Amino acid sequence: MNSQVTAADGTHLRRALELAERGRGRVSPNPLVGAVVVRDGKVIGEGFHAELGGLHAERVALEDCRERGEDPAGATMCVTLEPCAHQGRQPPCTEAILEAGIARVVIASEDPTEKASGRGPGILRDGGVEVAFAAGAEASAARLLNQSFRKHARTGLPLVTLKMAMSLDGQTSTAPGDSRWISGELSRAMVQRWRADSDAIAVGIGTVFADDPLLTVRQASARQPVRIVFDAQARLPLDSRLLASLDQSPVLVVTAPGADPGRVRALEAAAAEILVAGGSTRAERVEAALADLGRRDVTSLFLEGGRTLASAFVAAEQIDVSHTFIAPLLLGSSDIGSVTPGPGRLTALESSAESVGEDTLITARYKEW
Ligand code: AOF
Ligand code: ZN
Repeated sequence: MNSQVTAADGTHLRRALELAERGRGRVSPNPLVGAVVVRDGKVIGEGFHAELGGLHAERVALEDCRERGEDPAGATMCVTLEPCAHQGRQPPCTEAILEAGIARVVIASEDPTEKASGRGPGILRDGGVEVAFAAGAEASAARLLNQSFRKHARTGLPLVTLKMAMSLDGQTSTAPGDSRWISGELSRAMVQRWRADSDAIAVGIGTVFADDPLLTVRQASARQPVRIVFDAQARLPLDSRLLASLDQSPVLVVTAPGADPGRVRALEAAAAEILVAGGSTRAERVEAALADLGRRDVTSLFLEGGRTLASAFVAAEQIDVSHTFIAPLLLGSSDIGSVTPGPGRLTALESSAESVGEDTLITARYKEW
């Protein structure tokens, strides 16, 4: 039995999307999911997936009904992702929905994982539950919410987000030894939030030589992403701040098969993890590294620089989203090193601009998952 999605369902789905958002940074590699239970136009239960390994949103919302002294039997559940039908870290949500006697389920997005892909909705329909799929704004918002989960489920690769900051004349770094930032304070706070929301952060070895970055999230309660250095020749300095801060989060060095074995051993001895990415071009090595990271359940990778790394990812056509901060500065360099185009080209599907403090942030999306 299929049913129509009403304007009221849309309102409840938007609420469910808001709830889902609260799990951000805490559920990966699982999706962000929110659910709202409604009877006779009244919300009787709400829930979201709050922690990897914790209850799914649907069960949290049903629990919430009971805590409020409400009976979910006969009610509608509006949920941002199709309910699961498999036994994983948690039991299937379809069972909980059927047991509770929910009469109707409105779903904002399908689950592209192999074990899901429509099985849950099928089981619900077989159990006599009306199932409706939303379209339009709520459906695209639900897909947008879980781009990293969806790409990882569909391709086995992490979602790649490229961040850049530049002056009005296109310069992406200040002079060596000049520690002043290009982008403003608000922009940098935003970058901290993106880091905290990523499973991994990557830089190229050139950026390590130039900046010796720490790449941690400066927020006590945040989960620390894995720090990755693309370093074909295994040149990461043993006294780098990255290796000096392994107590905060792991460091993974992506090398090429031809890297000097002595250097690789020294990095291993310093407790860095080594990922050997094969392939005859930089683009192929990017693809190999992404596949390996995906197998380690890295669903999102945040690229922090520099140009060489970005160019390899563009050549591999492996950038899904980019965030470019443009700061109101002229740095006046006569050698910005970006005049030669790289081997790749990616055109955005959509882009938008906003003000962040004094900076302008341009966000572009290249692929939709
Ligand atoms: C979630 N939260 O609210 C919903 C999910 O290992 P498990 O048992 O936690 O199962 C994870 C899968 O369950 C996930 O990949 C997705 O397919 C499905 N739905 N997952 O983490 C939720 N509803
Ligand atoms: Zn579930």
